[in-house]
Amino acid sequence: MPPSPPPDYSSVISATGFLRPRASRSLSTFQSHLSVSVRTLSLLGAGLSAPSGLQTFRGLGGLWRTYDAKELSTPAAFERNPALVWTFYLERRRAARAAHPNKAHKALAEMAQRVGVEGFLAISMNIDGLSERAGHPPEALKLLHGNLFDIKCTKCEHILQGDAADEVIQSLEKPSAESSGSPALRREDIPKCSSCQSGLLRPAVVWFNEPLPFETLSSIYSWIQASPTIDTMLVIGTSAEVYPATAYIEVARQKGARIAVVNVEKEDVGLLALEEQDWYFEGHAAVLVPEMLSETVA
Ligand code: BV8
Ligand code: ZN
Repeated sequence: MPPSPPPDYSSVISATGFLRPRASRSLSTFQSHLSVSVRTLSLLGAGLSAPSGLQTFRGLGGLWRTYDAKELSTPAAFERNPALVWTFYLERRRAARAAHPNKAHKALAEMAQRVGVEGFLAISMNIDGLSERAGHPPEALKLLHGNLFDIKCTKCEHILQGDAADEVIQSLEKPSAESSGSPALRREDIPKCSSCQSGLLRPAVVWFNEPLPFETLSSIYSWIQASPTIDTMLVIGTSAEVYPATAYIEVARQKGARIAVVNVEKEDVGLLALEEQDWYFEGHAAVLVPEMLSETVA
């Protein structure tokens, strides 16, 4: 009586990720692959700036003081309590200004300078300005969620940047003369738009349930479409929960990219469905990223 064939677990394995082949941990095979990569895409999350001392979004415990950070980053929250939302963003502006780009920001910037935008594009979900301050060439850095330092009107297209934005911030940070000296902002302290005279001025970041900037999305799309393949997808310091940013990982995989993840947390095998040809590097971005990119021979 021939032995019965082993049960076919393939459907269970693929459905549950159980026994999914683990991604590689080999730095040398990653560096060899990167050294022959023609096109590299990267998705940068809050974990990239954590070594610079900035709280990650989740690290805010998803909480800022006693508020859920996700609840504060919405148009509805600003509508309901613009003073509270501005206080949230003023604190994050101050923290970002006081922080410095770390070695990972610099290694990514150096790679972008060396390889050029045809060969390397960074898509950042971060709004802290640290990649820009690390010297990352602007044409090779796409800020999906805007940046903390620009201000815009809730009603018209008016945008304030640089000194003009800083002037508005100064007025917000100076406790209003009438208030009882307490630095707490009040609704009446929130500046109005000088252009349309009706909208309130808000941080020019993309809040939840808001569309991402069209020109940013289309320039990323053009980069992706510029060639039939992408060789490497670097996924640095992100919990890969926010969309559409996270969708770029799958887009890169569909174009043949091998994925390299850098995260302090242990691999969550099911999260990104990494395969054997991918890499998972557990550790701090400021330590791992410079090592990973050091051997890149442009
Ligand atoms: C839109 C600006 C449509 C503001 C941000 C249900 C399922 C799926 C999606 C949705 C859904 N319901 C709604 C959606 C869509 C929604 C979404 O994705 N929600 C999530 C929460 C489920 N997305 C949107 O709303 C987007 N807009 O879809 O619009 C539309 C179209 C037309 C018309 C109208 C609407 C807008 C999303 C943008 C939101 N704005 N930022 C602000 O920052 O205040 S996103 C915000 O969260 C941050 O910017 C950041 O990008 C993001 C958090 O993600 P991470 O960067 O990953 O940070 P996190 O803290 O989560 O993780 C850090 C990671 O780093 C961790 O893994 C940690 O382990 C690791 N780490 C920590 N330290 C280190 C480290 N790694 C390495 N080294 C270290 N040292
Ligand atoms: Zn206006």
